[in-house]
Amino acid sequence: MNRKYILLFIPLCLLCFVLSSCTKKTTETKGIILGFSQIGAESAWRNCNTRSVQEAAAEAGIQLLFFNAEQKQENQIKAIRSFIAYQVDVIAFVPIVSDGWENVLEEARRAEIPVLICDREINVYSENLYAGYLGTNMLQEGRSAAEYLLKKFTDPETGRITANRRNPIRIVELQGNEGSAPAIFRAEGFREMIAEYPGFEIIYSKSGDFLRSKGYELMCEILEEQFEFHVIYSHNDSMTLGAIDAMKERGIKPGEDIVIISIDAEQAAIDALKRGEINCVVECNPKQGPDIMRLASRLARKETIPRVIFMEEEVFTEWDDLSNIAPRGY
Ligand code: GYE
Repeated sequence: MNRKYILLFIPLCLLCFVLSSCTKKTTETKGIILGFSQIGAESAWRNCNTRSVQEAAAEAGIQLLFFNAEQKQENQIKAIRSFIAYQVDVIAFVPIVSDGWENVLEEARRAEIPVLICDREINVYSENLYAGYLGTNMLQEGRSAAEYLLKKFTDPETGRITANRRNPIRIVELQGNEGSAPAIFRAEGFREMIAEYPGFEIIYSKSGDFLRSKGYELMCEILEEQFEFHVIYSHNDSMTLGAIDAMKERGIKPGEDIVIISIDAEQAAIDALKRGEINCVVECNPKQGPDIMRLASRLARKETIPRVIFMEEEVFTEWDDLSNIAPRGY
């Protein structure tokens, strides 16, 4: 064969290979029916998570039965029961709270439908009740938030923590919805890291249900009570942004007068970090759709999947070069 033809032949072969692997991907997943119960639309993070699931299902040719539970566990249980009645191939759901799933999971097991737990971990008596978990490492998110805090209050010269019992750093914590994995683990990871430093005191801790409106309300209440605090640790950006609104209305400079630590890394929070109104944002990655579809197709083929898969995440602080952060998409 002359050289010209060989040179043409190689890219052609490569193209055929790429095309064949693409068709293989859709035929492997095509026809699979996935029942997915989402908890609601409480935050920009959640909406991105929903979009990611819906887009990835369409891309993979997976038929998605999608139910929005509007923040109610009973709606999720109903949705899962309807998936079982419908005999879907795989069930996936985001558990609004950690407890109370045993009965419905037993029913799915009896029907031999594999279940993938997404985004929020659950607390059940046996791991055999579900196939695996895909989501974020929320204990680590809480630890990362505290790591920033410790660094912020370390004297760079001596390397020692400046907060002490006589000059304590008083922390306000805005928690996620009660009984949910992110509220439990983000609180636990944070406390674990500051436990050995008596100079840090969590003086207030309440749930704002991950809602911007409640973040605003709680901050209004706090500011009315006029107690002294130095730091806000908020379990998500929506509540943080609400709290920031309340502070600004009263002439308090967030990020300057009060140190603000938040979780999620949605665009609005990254913009606030760039403006100096937030000091640290711990990323929580909502773009779980493609991995969910990959795992669902393995489960539909009766394969076993890893017990736990965590998404990759970053931490953004006021000390970083923030000019190159890619648009967040949420
Ligand atoms: O941080 C928050 C939300 O479960 C990790 O839920 C998720 C949390 C997220 O709506 O914004």
